[in-house]
Amino acid sequence: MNIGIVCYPTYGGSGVVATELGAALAARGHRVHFITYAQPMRLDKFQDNIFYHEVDLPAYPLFEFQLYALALAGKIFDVAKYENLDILHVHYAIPHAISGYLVKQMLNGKSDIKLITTLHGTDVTLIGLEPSFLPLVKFSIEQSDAVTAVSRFLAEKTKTGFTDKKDVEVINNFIDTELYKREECPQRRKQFAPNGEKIFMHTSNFREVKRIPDVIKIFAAALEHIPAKLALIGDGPERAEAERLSRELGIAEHTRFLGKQSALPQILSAADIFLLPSQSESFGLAALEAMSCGVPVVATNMGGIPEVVSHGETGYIAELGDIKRMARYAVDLLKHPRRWEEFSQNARNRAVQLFNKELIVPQYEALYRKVVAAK
Ligand code: GMT
Repeated sequence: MNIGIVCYPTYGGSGVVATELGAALAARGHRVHFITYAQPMRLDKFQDNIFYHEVDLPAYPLFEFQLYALALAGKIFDVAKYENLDILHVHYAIPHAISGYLVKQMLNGKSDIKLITTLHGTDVTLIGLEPSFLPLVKFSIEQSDAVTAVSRFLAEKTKTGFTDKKDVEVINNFIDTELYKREECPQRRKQFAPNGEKIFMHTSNFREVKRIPDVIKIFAAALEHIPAKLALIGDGPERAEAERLSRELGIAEHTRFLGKQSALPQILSAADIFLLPSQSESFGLAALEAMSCGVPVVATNMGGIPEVVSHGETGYIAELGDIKRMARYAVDLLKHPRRWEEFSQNARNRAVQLFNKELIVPQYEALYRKVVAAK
């Protein structure tokens, strides 16, 4: 099939999932066209069957704000027409699903392109609820040929918050468990923890919903009971404040901000505990990446996290903001090496058995076939 994929190419879970999906589809023989405003972060190697079309954003004095949704539609229109797209798969509803709808209208009669919208998170739980966006998101969901959500939680939220007129199929996020697997490297561990301390990690785009101050506070509380180091990977608006907080709490020498990194499997392989105390998380791809590397996760019970992290098996989940409990869970696990081993193995098994790329990508292919076959 000829498949167009639209996503945010920046540091974020929806772009990662979309890019990995495109690469996996290309490896299975489909022609995949990425249509994005910058090169998707994970699209960093040559691969046959993959094409990249950059959206031009013309500047003009009259346009105080860039017309991304329209520029995107223009580019999709071109690609759809000349590359004969069978499927346009947009990731994140705003504004991608609207741009996709517009193109379908423009192509009316000239192409039978099918629009698939994958909802990822805040397009449904936060920004999509803004009064100016809600009717547009509802409309674009109803007008899509198929809609998927990355967790049962998100599918439910879509039905209650937007529309129950449309089937929302749950297709979970996935991971390449062959790439994301633990490879012990004593040298790397030593770089993070020179005296054999335990290693806590967190990766995210450092937005408010990630509760970065809670990451720091949980670590500070754990540090009172166990020698440890914290590595934070990623960047975003909350980073400076988190750095300040770690200095204020007197733990800066135990805390390392690594910024954006692409060698995640290697870095995560050095971790003993992964912290994800988010306030909102439709799925928690970062937790899955850690689990696939055998890292038990301590997280909040928000959104789709409990569908990924199994409490008392692959990690622990607690109420939002319950810093003491999350610190206690982490310390307890780290002080019981046999239990830690068991959780680490369980985490890896859960990633392989439920969220493996080989299992999930065929679900998207089956959906594509179904919508293409439908009149
Ligand atoms: O919805 C967002 O805030 C953006 C999106 C992203 O691009 O990072 O994150 C969401 O999608 C990820 C991939 O499906 C999920 O793993 C994240 O849980 C989800 N973030 C939120 O729901 C806050």
